[in-house]
Amino acid sequence: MGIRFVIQFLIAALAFASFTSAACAEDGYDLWLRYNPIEQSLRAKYVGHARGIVVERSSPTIQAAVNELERGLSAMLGRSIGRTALRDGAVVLVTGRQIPGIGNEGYVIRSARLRGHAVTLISAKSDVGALYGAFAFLRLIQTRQDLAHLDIADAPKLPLRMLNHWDNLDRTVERGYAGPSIWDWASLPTIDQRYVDYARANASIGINAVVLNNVNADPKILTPEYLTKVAALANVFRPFCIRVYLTARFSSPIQVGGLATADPLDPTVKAWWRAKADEIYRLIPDFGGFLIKANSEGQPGPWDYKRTQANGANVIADALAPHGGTVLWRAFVYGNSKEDRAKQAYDEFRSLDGKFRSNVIVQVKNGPIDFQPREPFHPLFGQMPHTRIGIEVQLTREYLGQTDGVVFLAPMWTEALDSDPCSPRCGRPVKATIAAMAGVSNIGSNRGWTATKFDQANWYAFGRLAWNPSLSPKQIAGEWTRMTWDNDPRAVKPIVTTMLGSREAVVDYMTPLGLAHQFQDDHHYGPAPWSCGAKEPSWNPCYYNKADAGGIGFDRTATGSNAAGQYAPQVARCFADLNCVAAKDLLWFHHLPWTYRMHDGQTLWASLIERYDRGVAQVETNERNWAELRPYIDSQRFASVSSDLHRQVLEAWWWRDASIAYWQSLSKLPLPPGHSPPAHPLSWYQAVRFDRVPGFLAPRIDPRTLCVAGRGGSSCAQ
Ligand code: GCV
Repeated sequence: MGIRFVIQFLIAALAFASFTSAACAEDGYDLWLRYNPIEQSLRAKYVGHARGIVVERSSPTIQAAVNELERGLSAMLGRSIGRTALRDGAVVLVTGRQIPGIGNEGYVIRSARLRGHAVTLISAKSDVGALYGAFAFLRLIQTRQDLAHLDIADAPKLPLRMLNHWDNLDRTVERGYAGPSIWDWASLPTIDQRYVDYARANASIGINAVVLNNVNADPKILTPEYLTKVAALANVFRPFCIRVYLTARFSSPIQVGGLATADPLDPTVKAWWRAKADEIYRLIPDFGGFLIKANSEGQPGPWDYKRTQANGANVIADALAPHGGTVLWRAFVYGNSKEDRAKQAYDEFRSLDGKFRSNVIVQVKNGPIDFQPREPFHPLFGQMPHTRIGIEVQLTREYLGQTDGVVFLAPMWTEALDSDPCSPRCGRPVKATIAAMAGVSNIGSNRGWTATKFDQANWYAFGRLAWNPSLSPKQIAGEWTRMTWDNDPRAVKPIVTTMLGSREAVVDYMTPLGLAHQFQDDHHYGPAPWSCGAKEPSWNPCYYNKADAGGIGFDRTATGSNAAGQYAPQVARCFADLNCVAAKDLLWFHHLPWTYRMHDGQTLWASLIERYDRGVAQVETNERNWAELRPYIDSQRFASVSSDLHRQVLEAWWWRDASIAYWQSLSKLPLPPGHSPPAHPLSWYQAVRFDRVPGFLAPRIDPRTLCVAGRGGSSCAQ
């Protein structure tokens, strides 16, 4: 028995062992890379196209591709698949090929004949192209595609596809709901297998950059002690062609460097950033660069020295330029003027178009406020033609229920990517104007990585959309479902249907018709449309709803803040015109009487109530549909999703009832027939408080508050 045979036997045994343990108890750790065994009836068909792996040459990245093919094919085919000499049915990886149309990172997968053998050829220009091709080939099998006549060419549409972790050095995660940070700074530079699996998962969907730490940055990250730890992570990610980026606090020259100033035009500050960049590149030769939040929510920035945002970005960009590094400079600034918050980023950045260095990307959130369940697209898109722009979306569900139920975010991101800013002309959607897509990570050290099992889908969808922003949410949901749950159409169809309707359901039961930011306190969990006490006006729900006895909504037309006027004329005209603006954006742009007649003849009041109830009904349907899926899902994950969905139903009722109770206290209108009154009086919802969030199951309610036993499931004060 040769050593090769023994190794192959061990791989097969390991694959089998991981399958059997997964079948008993799946905890979600394997994500969409489960590689569960193919049904016996189909197996022979696939084995014929995966008899072994042939590579021309090796490198750490090619080795990562081979490892993944061995792991995935062996597990799915139930036999050991390893390297082989050229033969029929081989999977052949070739690199260094000049293939038109696929750039540096793309690949081609073709059924071909090679020296007389029928093989599947995965060819690419670069090693990373071959790695992406290997994952794509595995995905074909995972989703049960026919491998007989393959002719696929694919390449990323955006060069920079990056996760942004909001992870602090003490392992807390800002807006993180998936346990402590996965970066264990205390034990680094010791490497945990989890870091490798994280890199595999990212590479499998084309993510090629990660920012390790929070945009509210701790300057310590730039000290030698931490940089050594960062370098250890970079070493793990390098074979997967994932570049490490860091956030840097703008005042680091003072806090880390001991300088008296962080003024970006000061020569000592320039020299400090240059020296710091040189130091980092000595440790991490492929370091990606810095992501910076400046002059926002208390962070220091160039305005502290009366310099522009461009001055601030450029001093750091100049330090990185000799090494090929990039600055991601966030456009998320507000609170420095009394203007409508939705206008402030545009007001600050638009006039700086063309003033940023070529290695700066201005990172713009998908909407003008802050990752609300629905916002119109950000007015900066398309309007800074001489600046590289990146879009930032949020995977972690800060404003969308945090840890409850199912909320698939691809439809929300696609809405922004497909929007047409009509600047400089119509017909060029946001996705055609951007150089990067960044996603605020939802990953933590939970065994299943994310807060809920379905939040894994948002990680997956983010990578797939950053690779190709034209992919449809339906295709992405279908792929993910087949890889993560089951290929049986009786499971795939209802799961995909649930996913595709899930974001709209949240919009309906939280903030329908263009409402936004109706959340409790700073934790952004639960409804508080009445709330008006925060010191920063734009942290208050009342700032956004402007509701009173006369009506509801924010007038952003020329009679109000004129935020609509920041968009290109065709877009602005439509947003400002009640005959053109879509119902979904109505109250974002208009303040209207409760009795306003919608296009369908209903009053605004009736339309609002109908949407709240539609959202609740949708999540109730989702819960029922999931219950039918028991035969297709392992018990552990089935139970976990059941409980998440149940909590979402309770939360949807809470949102619906609290919101309606408040609006009704202002409008004084009766509920339209067929819609039930809130379970509790308004005072009950106003008395709900939390010591910890998310914490629906343990709200604190003032015992003196009136209580009516409720259908929403929440009990009164204990
Ligand atoms: C990292 C919102 C969040 C903050 C976050 C900020 C940002 O305001 O609530 O937690 O800070 O966005 O994007 O910088």
